[in-house]
Amino acid sequence: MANTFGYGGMTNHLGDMQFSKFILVIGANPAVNHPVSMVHILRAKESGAKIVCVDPHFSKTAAKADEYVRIRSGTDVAFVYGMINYIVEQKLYDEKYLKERVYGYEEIFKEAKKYPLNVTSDITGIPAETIKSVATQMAKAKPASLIWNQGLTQHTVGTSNTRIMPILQLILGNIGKNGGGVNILRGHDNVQGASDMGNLSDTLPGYYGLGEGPWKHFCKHWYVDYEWMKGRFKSKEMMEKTGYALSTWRFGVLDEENFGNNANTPLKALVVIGNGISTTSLLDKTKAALDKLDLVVFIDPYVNDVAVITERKDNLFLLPAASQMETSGSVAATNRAYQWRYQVMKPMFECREDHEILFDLAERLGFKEEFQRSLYEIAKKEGRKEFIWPDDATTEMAQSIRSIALQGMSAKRLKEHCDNWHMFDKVTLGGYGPMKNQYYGLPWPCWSDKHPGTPVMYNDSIPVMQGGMGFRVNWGEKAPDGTSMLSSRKLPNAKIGGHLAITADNIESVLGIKLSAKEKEAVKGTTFATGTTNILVEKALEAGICPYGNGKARMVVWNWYDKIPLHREPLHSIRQDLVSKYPTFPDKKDLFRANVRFESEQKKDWKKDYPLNMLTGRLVAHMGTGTETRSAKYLAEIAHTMFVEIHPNTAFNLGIKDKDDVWVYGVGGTRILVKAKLSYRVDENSVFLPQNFSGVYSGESLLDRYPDGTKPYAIGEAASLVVGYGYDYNTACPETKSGLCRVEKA
Ligand SMILES: Nc1nc2c(c(=O)[nH]1)N[C@H]1C(S)=C(S)[C@@H](COP(=O)(O)OP(=O)(O)OC[C@H]3O[C@@H](n4cnc5c(=O)[nH]c(N)nc54)[C@H](O)[C@@H]3O)O[C@H]1N2
Ligand SMILES: Nc1nc2c(c(=O)[nH]1)N[C@H]1C(S)=C(S)[C@@H](COP(=O)(O)OP(=O)(O)OC[C@H]3O[C@@H](n4cnc5c(=O)[nH]c(N)nc54)[C@H](O)[C@@H]3O)O[C@H]1N2
Ligand SMILES: [Mo]
Repeated sequence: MANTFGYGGMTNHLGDMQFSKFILVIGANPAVNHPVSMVHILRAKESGAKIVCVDPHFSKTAAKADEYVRIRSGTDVAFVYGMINYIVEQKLYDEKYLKERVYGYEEIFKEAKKYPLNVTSDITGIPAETIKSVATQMAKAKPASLIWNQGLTQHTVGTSNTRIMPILQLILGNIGKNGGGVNILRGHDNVQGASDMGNLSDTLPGYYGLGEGPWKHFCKHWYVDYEWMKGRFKSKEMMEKTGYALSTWRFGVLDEENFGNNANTPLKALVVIGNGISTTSLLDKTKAALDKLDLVVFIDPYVNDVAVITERKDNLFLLPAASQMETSGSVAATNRAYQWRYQVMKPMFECREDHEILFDLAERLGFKEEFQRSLYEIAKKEGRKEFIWPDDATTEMAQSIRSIALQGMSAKRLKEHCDNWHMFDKVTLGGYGPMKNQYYGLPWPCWSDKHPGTPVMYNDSIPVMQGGMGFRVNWGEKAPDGTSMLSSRKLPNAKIGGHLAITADNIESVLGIKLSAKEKEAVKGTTFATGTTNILVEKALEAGICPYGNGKARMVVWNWYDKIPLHREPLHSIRQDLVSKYPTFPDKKDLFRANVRFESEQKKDWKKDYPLNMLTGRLVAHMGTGTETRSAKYLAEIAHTMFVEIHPNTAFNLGIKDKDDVWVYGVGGTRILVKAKLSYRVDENSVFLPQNFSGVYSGESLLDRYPDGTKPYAIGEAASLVVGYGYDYNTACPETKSGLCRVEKA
């Protein structure tokens, strides 16, 4: 997902947090969800770093932090503006850094004025003194790191949250520094790789977008004709149009008003590969959509949990996929580093690796030859008749994805890193001996086969060949108000200071060099990110500059609805009294092909019937839907029962005792039957549901529906059945972290 910095992922890395003097964990629970990162956080703590955890739920991370700050969910933007306002008043910001490297901070300072301590405190529920002390400590600690994850993204204001956090770090001059940065701990194994590979409906691989230019770029690398590719789509418009999202596809099956966003056709078939989908909010809509489709296919090592939720009896297929133990290839870690994964064992029984299944699917659909062509071309170049999987696929990926610079990677280089794992420093990622001058996993951007990779992004005080860079120039040379978007700083050894991204057209004037006629021909019409040669990039590196330019980070996104992040109340807010002052967005048409309600949903007085704020999150013993972990005997023994955490005072008022069966009602009228767990981890206005269960649907066990031999050891109601309507305004990520519900004794 595009953020202030252009692309998602950690700016720094896990070990680097050991250099921090202060770590703000906001909207993440690494003690449960990222235990390896927690080791580094605790090491930082041992060396004197202060750890502050801001969370509506007293998490296991909160328990290990120096200070726990309880926040009302969905109010992080207001909290950070409150901090910024105080930081500005006290002149604790890094003025030099802002002047040299940042655009638009004046706008942010202006907005922050609306958030004096008392106002911020009222919105967030955090005492004024605490806001002051967190702001002061963080501003004075040099460097300070900031960590977030889904506690910030799963909101209607998710993208605003993911913008305001880097903004805070820029104001403090903490981006591009060891021990600083914004460190987004990612979700699944290889989820960073999945987004790098463009497994999203709004972009091709490498975040190139869906325009004609990107399509042509990839057609060239895939050795297929652009016109042929276009012919696979109904029209050029549909080829370049954002597709459905995991959250919106159901509306494309169920609601006629949305068919217009999809070339006037309802969705007819669904193939689910490596996704739980029972964890997506509005599970009742997922069920209805699955029941209605013509064809549903699951490609999964397990029986996908929604396969037992649907009532359909026909045209429902489970294709057994191999597990990751049975496959090999490159995977990306949360810090943009790639690793080689060797196969541990051959696929067992009738299961097959995902790519084999997809090759077969392409054959049945009639384009296997085109699908595999680039692999054969890569083999041919090396004098082979057959391609080698997955090595040649890694070559294709590295050669085509130049936007974030994967071209310095290769299967050979990644295997060397894996084989020499012991030759890298765990804290700095730097290599020793044969691995000298390389960083473990070649975190992108890795500009060439001589480049070491980039452990800390946007560090402009080291040379480009050591991983140095300014901010990406992605928004043109000038802002609409005429301000230059180029940095006024220069990388060490660089020929020039702030500059545009390198293209065939500007390279001679920007670098003051001459290309030979042959070079000119080879790079014609391309940029550092397109084309098939690395000539433009190599020339830039020779001049000591970063090929993507050296610009300013922008805090104002002039082409977005919210040009700067604004506090907006959740769709179903526990503070109805604040909705008119901080209303949500207007309704939005065609957001990932669905017409999505914002304002019109928020209008109702929801709190009357649904008086409790509903939080959701994870358990340490289970992963995702729990499909895999609830089928593991010992994990199922540790966490076997779905529950709702409720404050003892609230429970008392509702006549509920610990371990009572209770119904939790969602705003959509759905309900789930779970055990009450009395707990001070939530405040009196909130309840917490774990997201890791499935196999029970609104009080009914589905255990008999699993094929013999596949029944999980533990089942439970899915929180997603009661998580309400609501989506991020830009990404359509469901609002699972703030919502309303009602709890009744069963
Ligand atoms: N054991 C285990 N590990 C996992 C997973 C798993 O299922 N089980 N899942 C993996 C995946 S896919 C992901 S994406 C990551 C997720 O990792 P995390 O984001 O750490 O996971 P969550 O527990 O969903 O949420 C984190 C915290 O955000 C808090 N929170 C909720 N709302 C707000 C809010 O408005 N503001 C703030 N500041 N905090 C809020 C929650 O109370 C919770 O403590 O974990 C990964 N690791
Ligand atoms: N209420 C609430 N809802 C949430 C969240 C929340 O915090 N609160 N978090 C959201 C987030 S961040 C996420 S990521 C989702 C959870 O994400 P899901 O994708 O729903 O969860 P998983 O259980 O990890 O599902 C992965 C599926 O892939 C299968 N699988 C595993 N390995 C392979 C493989 O190699 N090949 C194939 N083909 N399949 C494989 C597994 O068996 C499983 O069925 O939940 C989301 N929903
Ligand atoms: Mo996730």
